[in-house]
Amino acid sequence: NPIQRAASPVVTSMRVIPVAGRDSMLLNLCGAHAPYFTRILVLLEDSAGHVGMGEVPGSNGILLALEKLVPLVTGTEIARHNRTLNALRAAIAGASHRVTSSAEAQVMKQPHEINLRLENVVTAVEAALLDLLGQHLGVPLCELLGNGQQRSEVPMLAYLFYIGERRRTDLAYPDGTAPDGGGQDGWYRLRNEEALTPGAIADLAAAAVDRYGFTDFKLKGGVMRPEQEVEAVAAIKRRFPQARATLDPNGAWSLAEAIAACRGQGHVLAYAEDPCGPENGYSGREIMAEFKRATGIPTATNMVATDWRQMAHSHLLGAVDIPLADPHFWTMQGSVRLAQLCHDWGLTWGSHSNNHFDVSLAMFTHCAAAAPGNITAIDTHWIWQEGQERLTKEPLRIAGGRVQVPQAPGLGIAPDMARIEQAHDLYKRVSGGARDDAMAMRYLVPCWTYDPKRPSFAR
Ligand code: GKR
Ligand code: MG
Repeated sequence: NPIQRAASPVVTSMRVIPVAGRDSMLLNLCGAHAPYFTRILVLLEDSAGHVGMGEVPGSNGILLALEKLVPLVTGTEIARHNRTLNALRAAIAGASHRVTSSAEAQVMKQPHEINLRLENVVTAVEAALLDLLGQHLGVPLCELLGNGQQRSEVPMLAYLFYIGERRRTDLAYPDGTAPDGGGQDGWYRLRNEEALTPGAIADLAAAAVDRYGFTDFKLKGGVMRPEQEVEAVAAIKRRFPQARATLDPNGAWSLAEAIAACRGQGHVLAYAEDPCGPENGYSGREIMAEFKRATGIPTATNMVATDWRQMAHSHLLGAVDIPLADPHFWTMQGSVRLAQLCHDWGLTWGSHSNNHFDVSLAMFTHCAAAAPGNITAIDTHWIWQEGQERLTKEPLRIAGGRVQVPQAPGLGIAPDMARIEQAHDLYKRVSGGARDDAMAMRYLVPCWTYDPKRPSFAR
């Protein structure tokens, strides 16, 4: 009996649960967010009766891979988590992300999906195993990563978006009413209202500050013309002059456009995230390096330095100052390893995000807690879901622009099975396969199609 022989608890069951949550009509280069986003939850139970959790992006390929790997995880000892993760890596090595439809094949090329890859599969299990190990040892998960815990609170940024007019659609976007049917104020109301002007973006920033206390901001660009987006960030800076702010058009601008929009704007942009990308036979890293030299503005990316090989090229070129090492595609251990490298090489570590639930919020928090030195405030989409979605009993809270690192063992969160079942039921009702941001955008602009080099809205 492996349970009796083992020195640490053994995984007795693994559940892979696709879940969905509601979202606002957020605009980006690829269109507009649909009213629902999907994620995948992994729940591991061990022979000590603990439950470990992991969360990764929703995609059919990742879901199928995780379901197939269950036999490699059950029966393993949690102290031998690296051995289990290596077995997963060996099992999926060489396989590409499994595309299950031609629609998915199209979407896989878009900026929000390029980082869907098999590391996500490893991360889902890694997070849950480390959560279990932390609970077994009685230590917070971040103490098991890299050189252990480096900080007691993690700075997060206000991730702002232009917002489409949901009333021009018949889609089921949240309408800002409270669960008791009453109206809502402040951020909870504004996050569902149209926001297309610099003034409206600055109002959103102010509402986010009121609710969460942020001092760092990011505006998702690729929507309006470059100079309009820089003006929207300038509007935020006029309200919050001490803030650090950035803009992320997901590589939509040509090098010439990026330089024209950003040169001389160092007082507005603390750094620029993927202002440009590959063009005319030059790689995104080469073009970003030229942008930096021409503007003197530091760069961040979740598009051109997203694995170790790209990082090496990026570093040789001096293309990126702030690699956004999202643990969902770097793995938690990989993300912290990159944080250590950033610290030693004079780079700044940060993290990218997609829409997520509160399990991912805890995963980001523990990685950032183990990242040494100065880090940049990390991305989170949580402010678009906070107060209306949760899968844990008590989600970590953003206050003063920061999340306190939980002192409880493991991830420091507990599953709320009733909420998980509800989110799974929602998934069964609304999941239509791959994420499709063009669908909602077509309500605003009939026959709209994605063009990686043209703003989605101000065309
Ligand atoms: O949620 O629309 C979005 C973002 O555009 C997301 O998909 C990106 O992956 O946040 C991401 C980014 O920083 O590029
Ligand atoms: Mg980005």
